[in-house]
Amino acid sequence: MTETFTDIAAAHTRAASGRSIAASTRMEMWQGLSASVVDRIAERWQATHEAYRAGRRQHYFSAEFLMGRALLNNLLNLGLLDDAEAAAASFGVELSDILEQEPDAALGNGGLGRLAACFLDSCATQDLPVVGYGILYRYGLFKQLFEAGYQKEAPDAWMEEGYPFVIRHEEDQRFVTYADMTVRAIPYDMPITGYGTDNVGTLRLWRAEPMEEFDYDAFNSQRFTDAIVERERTSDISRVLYPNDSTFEGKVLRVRQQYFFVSASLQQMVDNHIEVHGDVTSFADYNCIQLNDTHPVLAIPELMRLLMDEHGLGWEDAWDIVSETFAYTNHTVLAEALEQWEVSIFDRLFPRLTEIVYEIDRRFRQDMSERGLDGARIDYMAPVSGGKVHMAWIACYAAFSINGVAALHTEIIKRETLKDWHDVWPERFNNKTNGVTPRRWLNQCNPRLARLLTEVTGSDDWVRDLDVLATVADAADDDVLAQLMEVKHANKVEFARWIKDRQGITIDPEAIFDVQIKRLHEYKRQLLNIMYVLDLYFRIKDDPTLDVPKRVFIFGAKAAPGYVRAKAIIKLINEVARLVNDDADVAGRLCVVFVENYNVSPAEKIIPAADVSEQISMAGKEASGTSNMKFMMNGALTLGTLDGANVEILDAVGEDNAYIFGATEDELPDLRRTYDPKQATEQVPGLKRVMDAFVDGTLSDDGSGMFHDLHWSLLNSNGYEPADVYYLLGDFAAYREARDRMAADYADQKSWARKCWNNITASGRFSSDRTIRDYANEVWKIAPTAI
Ligand code: Z2T
Repeated sequence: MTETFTDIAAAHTRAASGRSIAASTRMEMWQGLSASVVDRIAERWQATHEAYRAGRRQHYFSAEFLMGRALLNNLLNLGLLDDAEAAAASFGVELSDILEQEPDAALGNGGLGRLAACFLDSCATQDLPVVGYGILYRYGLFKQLFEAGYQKEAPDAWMEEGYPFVIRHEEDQRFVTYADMTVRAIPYDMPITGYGTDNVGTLRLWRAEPMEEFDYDAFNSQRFTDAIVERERTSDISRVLYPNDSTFEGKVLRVRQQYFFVSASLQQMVDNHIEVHGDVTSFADYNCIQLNDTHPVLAIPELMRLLMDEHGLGWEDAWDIVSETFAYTNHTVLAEALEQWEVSIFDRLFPRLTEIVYEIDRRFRQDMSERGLDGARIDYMAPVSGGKVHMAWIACYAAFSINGVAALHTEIIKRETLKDWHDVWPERFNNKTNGVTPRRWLNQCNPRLARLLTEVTGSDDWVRDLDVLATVADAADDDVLAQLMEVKHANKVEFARWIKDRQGITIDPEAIFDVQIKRLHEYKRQLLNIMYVLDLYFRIKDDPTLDVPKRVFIFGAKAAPGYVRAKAIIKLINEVARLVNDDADVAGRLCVVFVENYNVSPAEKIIPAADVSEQISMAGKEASGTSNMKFMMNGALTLGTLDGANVEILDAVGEDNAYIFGATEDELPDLRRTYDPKQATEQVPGLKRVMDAFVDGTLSDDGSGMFHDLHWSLLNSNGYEPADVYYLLGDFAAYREARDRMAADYADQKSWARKCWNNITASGRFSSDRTIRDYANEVWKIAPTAI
């Protein structure tokens, strides 16, 4: 007799708890169901490894993978949802309660890490031979708590209770050597299932461990604690994810992490290649590596080292292989994000790599002077200059492909950030506009809308091919639009219940849900958003009869722990929330919600309930943005600037279906020349009152002066930056006009619903399946390989 899924899940649950099902906790049931999923896919996972082994393969190197939860995603991919429901029912609990036990695997900061996760999903779904490589951080991105409106950070020990979705492979360990220590790298593999395929992809995460089980010499010579401390020093390497999303911090441990995972991954790749193909010379014919930003760029000198020192190649042959192996993705134009390591740190940690980097530098300089570049330019572009190793410059020199993540962003890096490299090698540059997976970000998080789309299109083909939705763009009659609005309303009711449970806030599902969720950064302009909220609040206070549609303003954002001004903005939003939410004069009309500890799984609750998607970065600064795409797919309308992928969203939906405002990237330099923020404050309607509220006691920063600093920075230059660097006051009037107009338009529900439908059905090009197809065909040169 074959065992049912319920039998297997019960057995795994008992194994996790050591008790009867009745005495097992829901957490143990989550363990049991998760182990059953792994059990179910083991054979296919093995078959996939074998199918990919001998062919050309792609390797995605990333310091971050923001995976979120795994169980529901896998159940849906494998068609096991009904079985899991049945198992839960037999345990006497709701499946949803079990699913809520799962911690998020938050091994990433934001867009860059989540992009890597969406890419793995698309690679698996499209049967592409791709493996992701990263670090098994013991602590993921910190947990955010609000205390008196301030962000506090707590460690995120996400695996502490056990995590069935990573499998340790002791037998595949490698050693990674630094000048001062050697550590064991142990791979933990996570299966990546796809939708509607038997293939199972792999995410390989390395964990650092001590070389020997224990230093018995130290122990025996009565240095017991020294021996323990030494062990800890090695495990430090994979202990924690650095929480900076877009500023460089030159910490030694961080560069150790980078070397750790690229060295282990490359050693394994080279070994595998030799095992299958005999020798290393054909490496680049079978292997390609995508570098997710510069964090893994040490792979370039490390592959040189392995090829020369371990496998006997000369420099020229090794460089030929290296320069056909790597492709580099740039994710930002912010200067402060560029990784530049002190040569002295490099030298202290990996002297051999430093030697290799210097030789790359020497040859680069020679190559460039033969091409006739002048000395100043060569020195600027050189891998080593001013005592620093420039990771992006190494990437541009060695990579055969350099890409930006949205059309506008790619144009900006060609014209500015990486102009000098574009002048020399224009053919290396290409655009790959980001995308998001419609499995998690539509089918999984918004089952009501998924049902409607399946009904209208006649099948669930859209889940694997989002372009199918374009075929029903004109098929929405009044009945479909009414159903769409019912779906949105039900999602809003569900979100209202969720936030009530989580934070005790009551919100009205009849209001417009206006959402900005993303890392807190000045360029993203959450401050502009909350300034509008304050302005609207004052307008209603001044004239209670004002006809303002009901609004709920929803925020979710973590600030890097050391980013003082971002933390001040969090405090400000929380203080405005208090002011607005406690004022009976605006009760039922305005409400501000700051979702604490924003992460992947809260996003899955928020996005399906959103009416308005705030994408208001200063033009030119947001490389792409990806929440904009998730909102669009879920029928929220974009209120945004012409920045990043917003430009392409506007192009896809047309002007009638998005609300675009503000200075454009090409207008800004001219505007800035005559820009006077003090004058704007006096002249722009509403602005003075809002600015005053920062400093007149309306809002309290508990005497810390942080609101004064925000106020000051909007009006004054600090010597190296102009006043109001991100042009909030300059764009305020346009933002206010667009946002007011948008809210007024909401009243016409039929026309609003039509716009939502147009957004949903035009979202095909923002599926990460499209992005990955383009990488596979144009850069990676790999083909689908079904098992
Ligand atoms: C990040 O999430 C992004 C850029 C970074 O530059 C670092 C991090 Cl952690 C080093 C984001 C961009 O800000 C965003 O515009 C883009 O959509 C995302 O990467 C994915 O490309």
